[in-house]
Amino acid sequence: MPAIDAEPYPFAFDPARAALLIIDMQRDFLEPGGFGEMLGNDVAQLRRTIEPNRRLLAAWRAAGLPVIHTREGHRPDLADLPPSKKIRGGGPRTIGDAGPMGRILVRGEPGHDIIPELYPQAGEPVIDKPGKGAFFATDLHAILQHRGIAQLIVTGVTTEVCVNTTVREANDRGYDCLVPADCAGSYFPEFHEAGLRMIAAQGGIFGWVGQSDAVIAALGQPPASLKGAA
Ligand code: C5J
Repeated sequence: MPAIDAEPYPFAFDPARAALLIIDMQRDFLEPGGFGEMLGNDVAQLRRTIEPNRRLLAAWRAAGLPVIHTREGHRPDLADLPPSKKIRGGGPRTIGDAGPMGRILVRGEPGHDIIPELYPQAGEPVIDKPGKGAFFATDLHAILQHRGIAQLIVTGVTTEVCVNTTVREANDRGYDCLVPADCAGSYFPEFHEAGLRMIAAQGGIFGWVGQSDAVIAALGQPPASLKGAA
């Protein structure tokens, strides 16, 4: 099995049981003029992750391994939006209201969709999630189980919110997660760093943290089962 250099120790990568899980790379979070920027955030902090994600996604697809995308958002009737989430932040415009790219975090609206650079291809499941974690109120666990997935390479935004919550949920369900640091981003660099440190702390209490180049390099290696085969 190829080992991927990572903290706190090398990740024993098993491509036959691994999926790439890309969290919430949505226009409203990443694009200038979207909801994230409307709230006063610097989207450049997230946009630096686009190119590393694009390269990793291309290599992953070329290797023929499964890709799953997520989007944070709600039903147009907002029936799945907790009142507590609706009013959180206290701003004049909140989830469900008209925003710069359609209704904010509502499924089907332009801002809710995934950025064109990382757009899902046919056959790649897109998980629409109402919460921060990708396992809460979704069929992600069932999809992974049906495909025999035990390892997740988790990328996306934001490091300390939806990426971290998803890694913790996955860890409790028995998945080994590796987060390539250059493929995850936060509006707040200090939260990005702390979010990654929390994952790998205490001997990898939630998982591993590495770099996308190391994952891409591991994809180029033959699976252990094929090594030495004539
Ligand atoms: C995500 C958020 N995707 N920060 N959402 O992290 O509200």
